[in-house]
Amino acid sequence: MKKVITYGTFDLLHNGHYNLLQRAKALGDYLIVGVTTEQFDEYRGKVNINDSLMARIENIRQTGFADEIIVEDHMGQKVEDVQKYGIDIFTCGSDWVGEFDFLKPLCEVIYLERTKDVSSTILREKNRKIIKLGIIGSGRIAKRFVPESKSVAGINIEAVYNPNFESAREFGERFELDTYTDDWDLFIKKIDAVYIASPHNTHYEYIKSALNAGKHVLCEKPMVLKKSHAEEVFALAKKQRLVLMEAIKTAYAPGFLKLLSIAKIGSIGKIYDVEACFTKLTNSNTREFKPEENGGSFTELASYPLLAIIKLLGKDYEDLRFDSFTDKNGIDIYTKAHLKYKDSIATIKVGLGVKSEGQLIISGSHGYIIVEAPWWKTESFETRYEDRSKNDKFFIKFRGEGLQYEVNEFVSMINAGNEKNQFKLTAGESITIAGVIESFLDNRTASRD
Ligand code: C2G
Repeated sequence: MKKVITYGTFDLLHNGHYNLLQRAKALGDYLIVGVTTEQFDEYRGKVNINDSLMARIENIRQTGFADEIIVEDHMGQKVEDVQKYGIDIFTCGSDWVGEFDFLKPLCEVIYLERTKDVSSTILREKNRKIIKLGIIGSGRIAKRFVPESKSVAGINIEAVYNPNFESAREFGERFELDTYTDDWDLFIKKIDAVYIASPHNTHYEYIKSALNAGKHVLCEKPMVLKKSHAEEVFALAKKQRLVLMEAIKTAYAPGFLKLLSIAKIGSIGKIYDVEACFTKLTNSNTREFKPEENGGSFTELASYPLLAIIKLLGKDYEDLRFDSFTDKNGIDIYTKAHLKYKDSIATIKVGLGVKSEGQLIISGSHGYIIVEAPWWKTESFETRYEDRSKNDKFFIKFRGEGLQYEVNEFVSMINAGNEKNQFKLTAGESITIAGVIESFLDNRTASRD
């Protein structure tokens, strides 16, 4: 019996897939089809898959060509499968010519001509209109955002707004945007959604203006500096039936999501303590050191540690305390914050003028999890125990600057209408973060007086 194997995502199963499976089956007597998991596709840089794994498997089954369907979930699996199943022929479309020649010592490799003018990407684009995005602000983070957002399908940056025209022009020309302007009305008319990357103080007004104009909003952290402002803007987004998301990139990254799952299944027992540190030595003539712009370590960096703490211990802390070192203008160059919960505690260390190890440690009754620096770009972590033989290591790729994860989530939230549950960073969690930042600023003002 001649055994053939082929692999693919098979999203929105179409003629190209059907033709390929038909010819693959005709190459032998028994056809095995490997269908990729979402995680494996994400790992190999394929995002925005429409159909679930189960739906894709069912579609393959219904073609009647597959004698066996397996799941492909890791690199190197093809070599394992060819040996395990005693495969005679490996086949796939001609878009992969040469890529799988490494299988030649194990079996025959045949690249079948790809069917022209049909692909899952074309179908996905047809089903969905491209979201036109405008950027508010043209500083450092906005410059990193543009190249990253290009790897996400379904969104295109059309315009940049800055009240300082020269700054908008320089940014617009550099990134070849159709519109760069200091005219708000012109800007807002051109787009469906905004990414707010302006100084902290300006976020609140921009969010309200954009939502009132019917635009979805992705806003840099800290989204707002007051709990009541956060409550107000989320209520407005709900009323307008628009997406409002805080751009804390870690919240949407696969490594961090995996870390949360591992912590929450009780792998280290009951969680008693979370310690998260983020320091970034920064030149003192930047915005971060300006009191009038609410600069300082806490407003600048604490969103990340707060995300980890609130995700792991919840929103209902009972007590909050801050210790800071400030510069001559009253800007905190280092802050240590303590959050006390009913039966757990947490510490935040943030610094713009003090350097420390950027790690996250979650301590539990059975063991602890250590996420190595920079933990906010979560890529690897370990669960450690008294009995070292039980220790385990996890590795999940973190792509680029990680901004593509938040853009991807933003796009899929918009496309889902109101049907998708935003669990990665909820409105309530963003409101809690704003509340902690507000307490910090109140505290700082009081200690200055
Ligand atoms: N295909 C085709 N004609 C098309 C579109 C796709 O012949 N118009 C083929 C592809 O070449 C591939 C199969 O259909 O062999 C599945 O395509 P995708 O779903 O796009 O999956 P792909 O990313 O190519 O999976 O392990 C995964 C595989 O290595 C590749």
